Amino acid sequence: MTDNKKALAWIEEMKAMLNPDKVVWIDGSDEQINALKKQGIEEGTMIPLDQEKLPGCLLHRTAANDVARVEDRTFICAKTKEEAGPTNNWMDPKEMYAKLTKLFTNSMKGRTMYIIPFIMGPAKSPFSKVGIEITDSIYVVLNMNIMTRMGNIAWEELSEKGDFTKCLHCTADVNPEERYIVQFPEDNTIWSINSAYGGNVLLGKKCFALRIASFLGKNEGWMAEHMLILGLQNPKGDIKYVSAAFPSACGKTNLAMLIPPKELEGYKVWTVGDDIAWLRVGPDGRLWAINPEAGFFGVAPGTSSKTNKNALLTTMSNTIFTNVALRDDNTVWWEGHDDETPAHCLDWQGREWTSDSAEKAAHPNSRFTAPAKQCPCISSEFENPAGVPISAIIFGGRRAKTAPLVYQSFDWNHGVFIGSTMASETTAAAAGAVGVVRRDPMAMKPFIGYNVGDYFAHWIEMGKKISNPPKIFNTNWFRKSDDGKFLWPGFGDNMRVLLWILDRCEGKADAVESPIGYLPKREDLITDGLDISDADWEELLKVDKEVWLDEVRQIKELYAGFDRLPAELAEQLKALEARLNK
Ligand code: GTP
Ligand code: SPV
Ligand code: MN
Repeated sequence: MTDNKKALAWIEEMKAMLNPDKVVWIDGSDEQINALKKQGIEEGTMIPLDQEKLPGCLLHRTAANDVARVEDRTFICAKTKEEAGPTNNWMDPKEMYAKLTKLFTNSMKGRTMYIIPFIMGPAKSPFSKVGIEITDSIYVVLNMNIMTRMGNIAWEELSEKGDFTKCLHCTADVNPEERYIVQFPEDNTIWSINSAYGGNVLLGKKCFALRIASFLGKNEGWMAEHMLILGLQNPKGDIKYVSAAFPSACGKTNLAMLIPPKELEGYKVWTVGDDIAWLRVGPDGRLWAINPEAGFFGVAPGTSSKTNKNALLTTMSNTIFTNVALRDDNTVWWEGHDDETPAHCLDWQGREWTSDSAEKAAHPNSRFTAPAKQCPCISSEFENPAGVPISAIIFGGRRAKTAPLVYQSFDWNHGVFIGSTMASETTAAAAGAVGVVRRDPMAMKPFIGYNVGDYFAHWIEMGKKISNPPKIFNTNWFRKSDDGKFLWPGFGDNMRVLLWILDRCEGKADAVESPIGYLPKREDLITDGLDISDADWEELLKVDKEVWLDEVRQIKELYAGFDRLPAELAEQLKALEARLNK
């Protein structure tokens, strides 16, 4: 436990409001976690899986109305609407506290209040931050145990750091009409109610490590980003680190654990993180990154030994599956799994399902929660409190047309411009229509905890502080032919693009200057073993002037909606238009 007065006072205050029957302090011990697993199984919220095939693994199903982040129910309650900015929902903090206090009052009557102290980041790292999550859900406790360093280790960290983020969650009755995921940045506080799904309730993840942390980072001079971090080792054994921001369900976990194709023998990828990066300028003037998380909350469908063997191997034990299908032998299955479609199983809602059913067996946003240290390619630097130095930053998304396979920005500010204009076709990771192109600056639109214009300005400021900045790139693994097929094989073959990126960082590869940035020459990409026609190559690397002029029109519209757009970005847009018209 703790003697931190602020923590004790906050816990008492919450307890008085929530009125639980019982209070349990989470110490993170194996005995306690095992007892909670057992209790979850007895209560029916956790379903045990075959303990020989999947030791330590459990299945959980969420309510059918509660299967993804809910952006329309997510609020940044800064002091003023302008501070929250045009990309966030806002309500006056006083009004929101009053509204939510009504919902939280007595919400844990008849329930247990769990107190979870946790660290985001390795213990004793200057990057790391402490949080305390209060929840009524065993599922949340068990997931936080995988996703964060939690329990007594966090009380120790708190006694050093002094401050913490106050995280409050109550499942209540999962009423979507009264569902609120609310950040109060100025109070370092998160309140979440009426959901029991992943990103809405594992408050260390998107709510803290991105929304609150991006706000702290702006004030303290560092960055919290929706980025994977990977180390790329060459045959000589040298390792260079890259971070990449792609929107939800656009390939971060896959790229972070990539296995190179056989033509690239001797190269290897090491995973530092698959979703979130905290970045600081190091004493050497480079940008250094840690992964604040301790586990992966990854998309299950599409995960197979062909696409992401390392992820699959990571989930073979001690993993919680959410909303996947349950086979008759008590193992799990999802669309895109190695094993063929089962004749019979229970779908993600626990309903009878057969192979001729028209519906999907696993929910498209079904997930696994797995400990990072089980990953076969986890980086030796994963626990390094100093983090890893970043050579390149990659932005990317799903664009059937427009964006070429890869291009490099002319400089830092041009890179910030590229990130600010990112667009992607929507996925099942958030509630709403799928496949619609939406602008998602830096893959952070749902996660920036303050005004988006100030966020861009912070990126530009950071560029001035980093004397040896990473080079910035854009990738698109999802370009399609006119008949709707992916032109690029993706997955392991993305290594070919990473190698060009690193060669560019080291001044080893040539490039063609285009109006949008530097494009690779086809001969500078390692293409052995690829089966891509000349016409498809041309399409993959094409920058179509008319399409890009239309892109410029769309960016103008996007920027017109931003009240605090930095002048540097307006200039970048003008310069792009001029280059296209030249
Ligand atoms: P979040 O956890 O929501 O932030 O997602 P993520 O960015 O980690 O995405 P993930 O790696 O889980 O990939 C999501 C989906 O994209 C999966 O269905 C993958 O199979 C698919 N995918 C990943 N990489 C590629 C690729 O290179 N090409 C193609 N075509 N699909 C890919
Ligand atoms: C995402 O949607 O980007 C995720 C899953 O990583 S969640 O934790 O639900 O946000
Ligand atoms: Mn994510």
